Amino acid sequence: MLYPQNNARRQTLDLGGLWDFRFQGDEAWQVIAVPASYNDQSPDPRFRNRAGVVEYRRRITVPAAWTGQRICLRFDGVAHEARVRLNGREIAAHRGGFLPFEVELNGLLAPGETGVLEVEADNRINHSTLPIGVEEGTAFFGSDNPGIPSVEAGKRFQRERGINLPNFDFFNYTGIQRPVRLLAMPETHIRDLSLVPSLSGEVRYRVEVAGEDAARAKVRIEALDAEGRQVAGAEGAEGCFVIPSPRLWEPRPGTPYLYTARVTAGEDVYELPFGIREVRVEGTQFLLNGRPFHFHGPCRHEDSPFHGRGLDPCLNVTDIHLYSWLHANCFRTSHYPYAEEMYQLCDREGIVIVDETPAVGMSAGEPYGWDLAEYHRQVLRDMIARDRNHPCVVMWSLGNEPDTVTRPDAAYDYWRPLYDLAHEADPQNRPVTLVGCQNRYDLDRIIPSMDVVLINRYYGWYNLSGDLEAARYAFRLELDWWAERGKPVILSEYGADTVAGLHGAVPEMFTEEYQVAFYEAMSECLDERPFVIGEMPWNFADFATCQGPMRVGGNRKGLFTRDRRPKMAAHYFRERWGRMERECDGEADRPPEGRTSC
Ligand code: GCB
Repeated sequence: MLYPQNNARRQTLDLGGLWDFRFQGDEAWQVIAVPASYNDQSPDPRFRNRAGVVEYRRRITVPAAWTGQRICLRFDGVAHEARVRLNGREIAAHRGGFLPFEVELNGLLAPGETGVLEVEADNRINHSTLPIGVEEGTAFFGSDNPGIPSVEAGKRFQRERGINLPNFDFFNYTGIQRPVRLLAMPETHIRDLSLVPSLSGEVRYRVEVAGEDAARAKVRIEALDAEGRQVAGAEGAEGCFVIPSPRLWEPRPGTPYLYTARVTAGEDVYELPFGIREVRVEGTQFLLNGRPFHFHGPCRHEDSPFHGRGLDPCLNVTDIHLYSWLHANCFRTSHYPYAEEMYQLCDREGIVIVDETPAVGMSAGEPYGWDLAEYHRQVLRDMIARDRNHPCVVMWSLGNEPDTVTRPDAAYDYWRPLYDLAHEADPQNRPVTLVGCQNRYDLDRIIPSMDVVLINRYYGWYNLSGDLEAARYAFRLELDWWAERGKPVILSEYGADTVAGLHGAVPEMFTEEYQVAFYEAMSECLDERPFVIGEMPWNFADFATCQGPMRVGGNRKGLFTRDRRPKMAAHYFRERWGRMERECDGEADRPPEGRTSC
């Protein structure tokens, strides 16, 4: 689905601002800001805790000047399930909080007319939603003492009241979290567009045109360089053009050069920035533009005070500047597809993304018996359709930390078709992965079969807690095992909860000194192994979670606090990754032992 845009032929009208809001069943409306999670916008405990449906309302007017246009209403993300009504009549419904949906308004609201727009957002999660909610038992990090009658009674009481506990370690922020817009475009319009660039400068393209005159519309595509000069072009809905002496899209600290594909179809115009770059896996290397690429950058969350998971462009820019300050070159969209604006920013700033579906929490119970597979396929297809043209996206992640070893064959049968689907659905055929949790890796069938092996490991934190020598020993043993598999490996999470300002001359757990010592210990193991092609500390910043005995005001594994102040570990990585960057530029005396790639 194409991102909305303003150009000579298309217009958008942002519906952000103050909306009416209430919990279903309430009489009175109150005020809420859109886009943002609603959860932190009021001291009323229901905003944080209530499971169920909330209602949003506002008036919308289609500009009279839009007569004769195709008019759409687009929601970039409503978590987790949405129902949309216009003047009391249902006009759209959508499952899943992290991908866009749109509905055509022609015939429903004429240019110049005003209507009442109502949106119901349901925050309930369970075994058939992505992400996954707990249906039985207690929350992710809650205590669980089966068999104790009072605990069982407590759980029953929770269930009867409609339990809504995430089976994942981030707060279940919800509501209209991303922009809502009215769109106008010519009736015969460009519905979709895909580009497959190659290093030679040849770009294959496909344009989908819809509307009454779709079959007759003349389609043309022009490639413009960064100065807006036309450098190539072609006619027809499908074909290829060649950019002579192309400038490549290189991640930072290189130049992420962007061209623009300017497509015209009949009256319609759409302009899509794109980069020329290639990615592929060869042996134990991940090649970006033919050269080995080393991933280094912390995983993120869409999370900040006040906005929750709501789109905040200022926060995004601040974070990406902090990535540059760290000399980081990547992140994984843990644990759901992010707002589209973030990918645009990363295209422009040269930060590489591993794009992840919201399949998180498939870790307890019997996940392969749940009614999920078809919906999961849909979400994967939609994510790829949304993000496939971004040069910053270099790999698809099918999900995070499912149970893959209790029933290794069932896990394989569930994930393998998704792996195949990701390859089929992506015209650029990017590498595909599934992120594995710390487990009996020797029993796992599916994780080692991925194009790149991504593993989350907490040696020295959740296990061998506080004993970094033992952590190093155990991690090295595991890495010896992976060395035999012949795959590129990325340490896609590792970290230690750290209370900013808590210090100790002896580095003990939760101190800033321990966080640094933890990362030093892990770095030692990673630097000896050329097949480890990346490190993604957990997490970029502290973030909100559900309540539990392991969480003090959220997850504290950030290199930065939630308000983006660096802990000592941020300085540690700034130094480490800065050194890696200089080594790649040939400035340093010698590369770290074993490392062949940058
Ligand atoms: C993990 C999860 C992540 C958690 C993290 C932690 O393995 O993938 O969502 O936040 O561990 O800090 O426990």
